[in-house]
Amino acid sequence: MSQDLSRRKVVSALGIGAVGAVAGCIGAPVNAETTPEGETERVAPELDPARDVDADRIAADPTDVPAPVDWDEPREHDVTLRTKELVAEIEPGVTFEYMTFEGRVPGPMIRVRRGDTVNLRFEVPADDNSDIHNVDFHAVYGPGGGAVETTLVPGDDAAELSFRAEYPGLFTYHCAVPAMDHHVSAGMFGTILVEPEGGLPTVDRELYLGQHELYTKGDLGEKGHHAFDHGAMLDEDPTYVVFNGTDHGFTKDRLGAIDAAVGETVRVFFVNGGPNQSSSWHPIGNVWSRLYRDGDLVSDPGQYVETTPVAPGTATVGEMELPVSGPIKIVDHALSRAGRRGALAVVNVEGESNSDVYDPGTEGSA
Ligand SMILES: [Cu+2]
Repeated sequence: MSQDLSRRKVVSALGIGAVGAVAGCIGAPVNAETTPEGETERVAPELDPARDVDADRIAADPTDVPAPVDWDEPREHDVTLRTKELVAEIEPGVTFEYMTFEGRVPGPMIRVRRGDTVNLRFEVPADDNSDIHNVDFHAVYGPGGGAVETTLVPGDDAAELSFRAEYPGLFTYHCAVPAMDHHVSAGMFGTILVEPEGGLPTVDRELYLGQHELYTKGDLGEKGHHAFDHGAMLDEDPTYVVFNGTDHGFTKDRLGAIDAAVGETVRVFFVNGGPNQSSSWHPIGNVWSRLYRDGDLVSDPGQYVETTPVAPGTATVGEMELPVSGPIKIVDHALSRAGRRGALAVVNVEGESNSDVYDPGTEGSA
């Protein structure tokens, strides 16, 4: 593991007895008590203090989207993906040991055209990893979507494989080792966009968000280091449900809202890593004017869809028109997750209000 014991904050002995998770090991909860009725209950351990972080942020920049396809003949793309385990904050004062592609959540979006070939180089550097990793692309015909050829122990020689993108759409990729549920929950998922031959309609702005559940031994908001909780994962009882690895990351009190402007059309690429829970994906104060359900870019899109289910292991594309100013809150409309567990991102729309469409009244305020 990249965490160096010497880098931990020196603090009082509070919580020293907490039991850490063992990466890659799925088993019964390690902290349990038996009730008089003979049932086993999980007992929240005292947390270790928050650790020093390996990165100031874990959240991928939602505006970091590759440029649209502007070629009309098949081409090749050399893509390198490196795995990295690192400690970062879920929210201020709450640390967690993430597993990632390229040190961020979700992993980088790969963008190609149908018929293009991807020459993938996959690395699991010994300095950054303690566990076995691989990658499974849902855009690939082949065993495990490439997972078989890319399974590496830290320090192994890089894996190299090529695949041709035979079918269009937006697709998930994720780590698929035996403990894949842990690894995906800890951040190992991303997307590959295979544009149809005719491309996608031009829009003003493209964004990229990824939802997943964090299962931790700490309570929601409890300061300290939150070890991974395998028992909570098996119970599908997450502590946090977040976008881009961070509790309410794209809000003004955290990393800042996402910018947009009145009159724009905004396209959002959205992937639900899961590993277990479907998202009810909704833009509060707007609508998915065009919804490419389940990442299907070939069929006609749905129109004016309020909320759409996005199952684990699914990527979806939604487009919004922005006729009025003010914040749009993109959420999982399972609302406890949005309000309390972290699954909310703000798109702040700047510009002239349009009172014909929305008039807040003389007493109102945007
Ligand atoms: Cu992995």
